[in-house]
Amino acid sequence: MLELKKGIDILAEVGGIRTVDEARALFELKCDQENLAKLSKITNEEALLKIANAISMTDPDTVFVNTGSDADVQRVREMSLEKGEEQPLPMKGHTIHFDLPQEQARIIDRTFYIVNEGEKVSVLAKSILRDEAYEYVKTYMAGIAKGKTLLVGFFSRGPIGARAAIPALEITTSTYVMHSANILYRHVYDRFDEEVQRAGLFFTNVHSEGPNRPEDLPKARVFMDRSWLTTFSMFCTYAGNTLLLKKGNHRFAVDLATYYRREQELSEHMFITGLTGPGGRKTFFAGAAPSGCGKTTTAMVGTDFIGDDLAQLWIAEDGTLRAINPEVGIFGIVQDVNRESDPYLMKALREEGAEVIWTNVLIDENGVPHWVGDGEEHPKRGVNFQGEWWEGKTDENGKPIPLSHPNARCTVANKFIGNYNEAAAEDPRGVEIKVITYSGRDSDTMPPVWVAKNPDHGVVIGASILSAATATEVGAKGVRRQPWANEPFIPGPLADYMDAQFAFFNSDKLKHKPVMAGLNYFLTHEARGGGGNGLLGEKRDVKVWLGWLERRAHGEVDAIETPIGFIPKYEDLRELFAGIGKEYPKELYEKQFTLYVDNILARIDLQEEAYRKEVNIPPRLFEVYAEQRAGLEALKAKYGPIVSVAQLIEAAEESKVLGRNAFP
Ligand code: SPV
Ligand code: MN
Repeated sequence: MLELKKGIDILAEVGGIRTVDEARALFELKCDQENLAKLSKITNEEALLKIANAISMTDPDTVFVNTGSDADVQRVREMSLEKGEEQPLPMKGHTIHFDLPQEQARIIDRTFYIVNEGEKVSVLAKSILRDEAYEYVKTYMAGIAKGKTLLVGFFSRGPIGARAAIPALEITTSTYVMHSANILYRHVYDRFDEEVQRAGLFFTNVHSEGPNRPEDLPKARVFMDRSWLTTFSMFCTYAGNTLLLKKGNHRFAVDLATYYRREQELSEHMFITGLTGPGGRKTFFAGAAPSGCGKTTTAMVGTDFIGDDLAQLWIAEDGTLRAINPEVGIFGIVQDVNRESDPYLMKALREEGAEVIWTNVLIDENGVPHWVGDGEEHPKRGVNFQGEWWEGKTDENGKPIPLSHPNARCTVANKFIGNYNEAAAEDPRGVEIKVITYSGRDSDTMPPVWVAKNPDHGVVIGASILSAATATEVGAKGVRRQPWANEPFIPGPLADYMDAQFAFFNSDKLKHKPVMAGLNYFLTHEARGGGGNGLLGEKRDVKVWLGWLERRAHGEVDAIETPIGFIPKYEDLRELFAGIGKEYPKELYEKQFTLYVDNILARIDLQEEAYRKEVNIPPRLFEVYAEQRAGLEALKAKYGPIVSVAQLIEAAEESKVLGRNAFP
C-alpha cells in the first residue's frame, strides 16, 4: 500500500517556506508587478507553498508565471531563442533543440522513486530512501537556478473537468521544457483552484538543467516522490527526464489508479485512436506498446486520432469503458516517419502551419531537419545530436554515427495532425473504448493479431509483452519483459498493478467489456521458414489488423479458437486487405498465423519463471498460463510443434464435437 503525505515533504523542507504569508513575501521579492499579479489569482494554499518552496530552494533571479495566455506562450518561445536552448529554423514556427550527446534518452540508471522505510517498489525499478533523497536535493538543487529565470506553469492532464484529469504544476528553469509543456498540455491557470478541488489533488514538478554541461551528467537525477506527488529533476534536458508532467506524473497516476481508485480507473502507456467502420460508425481503441515499438504509428492509422502515448481510463456510470488523453500533443520518435507510412504526421512536419520543436535530428546547411527513414534525399553534412556531422563520420569506436539519433523526436500539437478528432479528444466524458491492444517487438513468436478469450486472458496478454531494447533508454540492450508496456512507469510491485488490472477488467461495473487483443508487427521471414530478418508485414497492414478488431468488437467476424485466443479467418483478412488495395496471399496468411508452439511455450515458461520470483502475484495469472500450456501441449502431441491454421480449425471443431470448450 502506498501512503500519501508520509515522511518529510522534501520540497518544503529544503525550501523552508511554511506559511502563505511567507510565500507571498517571497513572491514580492522575486516577481515583477506583472508576474506578481498573475500569481495573486491563485488561492490554493498548498499550490502557493509548492511554488514558493521551489523558488526558495532553487533561488532564481526572477520568476515568470506562464498563464497560457497567447502573450505568455509567445514570451516562452522568445525566451527560449534568447537563451539559446532552441534555435530558430527557416520554416515558420520550427525550432531545433539539442540534448547533450550523452543524454539522448531516459536516464534509467539515474531515475529513482523516493520511498519511505519499508515501502516496496517494483523489482524492475530503482528507489532511494527519503532521507538520502532529501540530502541529494538539498545539496544539488539549492541555488541551482541562480542567475536564471524560474518558469511556473499550471496544466491539466486531461480535458478540464474529466473524471480522470489531474492538474499539475511545471516549475523549471528550462525554457525548452516550458515551451514543450505549452505544446503538449492544456493550460488550467484560470481554473486551477477549482480543478484541484474537484480532483482532490495536484502534481508538482521541479526541474533545472543547471549549467547543462556533459561533466554534470553523472550527477543528473530524476526523483519521484510518490508520497508527496512531487518530482525533482536536475542537470539534464531530454524531455523524458525533465518534462515530468509526462512520465513522472504518469507514474503518480499509475499509483493512484492502483492504490486509490482500484476497480475504477487505470493509467496506461497507451495510444487512443478511432477507426471508422461500416456505415460510418466510429470505434475507439486504446493500445499499449513499449517505447519505440510503433505506438505513434498505430495511433496515426486511425481515422480519429486522440493521443499517442498515455491514456487515463475509467468505468463510467453507464458501464462503458472511457478514456482521455492527458496530453494534447506528441513527443514522437521521428525515425522512420515518412510520407508513405505516416502521411498526416509528415504533412505537419514538412509543410508550413504547425509549431514544431525538433530534437536531435540533423539540420542541413539550409536549416532543414533530416532523419533516418524519412524517405527523402539526405544531405552529406550538417549538425546533429553530436555536433558537426558528415557522411561516413565515425565515433571513438569506429562505428558510423547515424544522420540522426534513433530517439530523435518532434514535439507538435495534435491539432496540426490531419486525423486528430479535437472535439472527441476535448470531451470531458472521454471516448468509449471498445478495443484494447497490447503489442511489443517480437520477431519469432506471436501472430500479427489474436483476441483474448476473456478478460483474464486479456490481462495476461498485457502481462506478457516482450520487446527488444529500443533507443528510448540510455544503455538499454537485449530482449526485455515489458509488462503492459507500462513497466518503466509502474512504481509499486507488479503484483499490485496486476491485481488492479484483473479487478478492473473483470468488474461487474464494466458492463461493456472491451475486446482485448495482442498485436505483433515484427514477425520476420526467418522465423517462418523464409530467409533474412525482413518483416513479414509492412506498416500499412496495421490498418487491416485494427480493421479486423473493429469488426470483431461489433460481432461481425467469426474467428478460430486456439489455446492463446481467437485468430482471424483468411477470408475476412483478404477482404480487409483488398480495402487497402493489397493482395493477401493465402501463403502469407499461413506464415503469419501458423502457431509455432515451442516458441509460445518457451515464452510462457520465461514469463512464468519471472513472475514466480515475485511475491503476491495473483494466482489467476498462473492459471491462465497453465490453461494455455495444456492446450498448446495437446496441439503439439497431435500435430507436432508447428500447427497450421487448417489443423487449428480441425482441433477446434473436434473439441466442439466432443462437447467441451475448444481447449482446456
Ligand atoms: C517514451 O519513451 O515512452 C516516450 C518519451 O514517450 S519519454 O518522455 O522519454 O517517456
Ligand atoms: Mn511513451
